[in-house]
Amino acid sequence: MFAAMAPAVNNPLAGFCRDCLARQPGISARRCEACGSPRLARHAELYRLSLAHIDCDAFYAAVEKRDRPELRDKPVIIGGGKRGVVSTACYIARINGVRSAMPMFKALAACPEAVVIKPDMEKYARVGRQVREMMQALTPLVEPISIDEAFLDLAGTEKLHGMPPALVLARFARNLEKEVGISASVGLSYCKFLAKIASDMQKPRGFAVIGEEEAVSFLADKPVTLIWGVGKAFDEVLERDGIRTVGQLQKMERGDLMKRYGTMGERLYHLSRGMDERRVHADHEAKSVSAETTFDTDLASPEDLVPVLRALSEKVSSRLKKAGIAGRTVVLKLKTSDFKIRTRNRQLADPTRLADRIFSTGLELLRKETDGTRYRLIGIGVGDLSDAARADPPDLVDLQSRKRALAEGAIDNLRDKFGRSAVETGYTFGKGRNARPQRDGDS
Ligand code: TTP
Ligand code: MG
Repeated sequence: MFAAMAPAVNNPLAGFCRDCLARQPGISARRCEACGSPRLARHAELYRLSLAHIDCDAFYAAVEKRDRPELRDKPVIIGGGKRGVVSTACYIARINGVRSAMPMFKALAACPEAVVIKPDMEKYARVGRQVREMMQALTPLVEPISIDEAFLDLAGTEKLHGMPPALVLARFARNLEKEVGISASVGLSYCKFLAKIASDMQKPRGFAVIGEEEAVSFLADKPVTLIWGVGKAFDEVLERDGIRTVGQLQKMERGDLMKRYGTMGERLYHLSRGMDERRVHADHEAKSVSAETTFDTDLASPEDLVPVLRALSEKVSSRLKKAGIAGRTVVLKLKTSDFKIRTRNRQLADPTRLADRIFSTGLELLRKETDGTRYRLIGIGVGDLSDAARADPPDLVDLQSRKRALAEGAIDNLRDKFGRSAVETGYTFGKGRNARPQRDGDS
């Protein structure tokens, strides 16, 4: 009886207007009763969900269009930097078939009238920080994933804002357009996995909701590649086993999946059923993952130091992979025989979790330090951590690195199955006990 009397403004099926934020009185009107906008948000769980993923639309291109309004209705491509590929294309250029990471010559063949702009990373970083600060005004639980996207946990903020998270998010999207001059898409759900999928569903200027009730049926007909961590190589493994849809995984037993695919099987089991316990962590940026070792006798030659660096890089990589995170800054640490500490770091173009990339960057840094100095400790780590979603993108120019990444995925699978010692790489193989880290330290 009371439910029937409840004011319509609290009825999630009546929803609200994403343009003027007015709560709607009825559940069936196609346009906002207050401003006439067709952009209404409605969902049975609209006022119960609080975990969001926000991703700016065509970020670099949107910033450039903001600064050059005459480009608003033109196809714009940001790219042609060092790699000669498309960084991003505005949605008009995408309609013509232009995609991120496409070689420039192909993009221009698809869309000859496109305006090409060289990336201005400093400007994008500045706007990215501004967007992040606006997010942090909504909740302390903001987990940045990359320059233009983040997870937000808005649980418990309703009193503070005087409105439920769904409205706070819609207001954020509206303010972003007004105050920064770019747009974003919002995904609202109960877990990270589905919030991230939702933010991609109605791009640009999207606002999509995936509730707990519908999660399993929503996922059933989706391809397995929708699952976080199922890349090209693993998709091929699943295809060989006849598994194409998430629905097929939903019907499989947990034990069976684990027997077949190791730790990945566990993930397939949970995510296919919409089960994802990962919390939103605000402090990713501050932390680092590293491993170091102190030798019994001081070492100076690359022959002695390099295999240890390799083993430590693998250790760091395996921890990153387990945690589902990646790091963008590689840090080499050395302690000389007279206890002086040297740290050297290098920032990569993209976050990585690959042992090979961590090692080769560490190796470049180490080369400059192997000048006869004797060291008692070596360590390697990565900082500037983020979620693994954006890590190690396929690099069209550097095909070698893509092959190495695939090989590393295969090695990981074998190790999952048969243990670490089953597969050794050239640098650690046959070095025996002498080169093994003698005392390990982790952080
Ligand atoms: P994305 O959020 O993946 O892409 P986007 O914001 O351009 O487009 P949308 O989210 O609407 O699909 O990446 C954010 C920025 O990162 C993008 O504007 C440019 C940069 N980027 C690259 O430089 N290279 C890439 O391959 C990708 C995917 C992104
Ligand atoms: Mg984006």
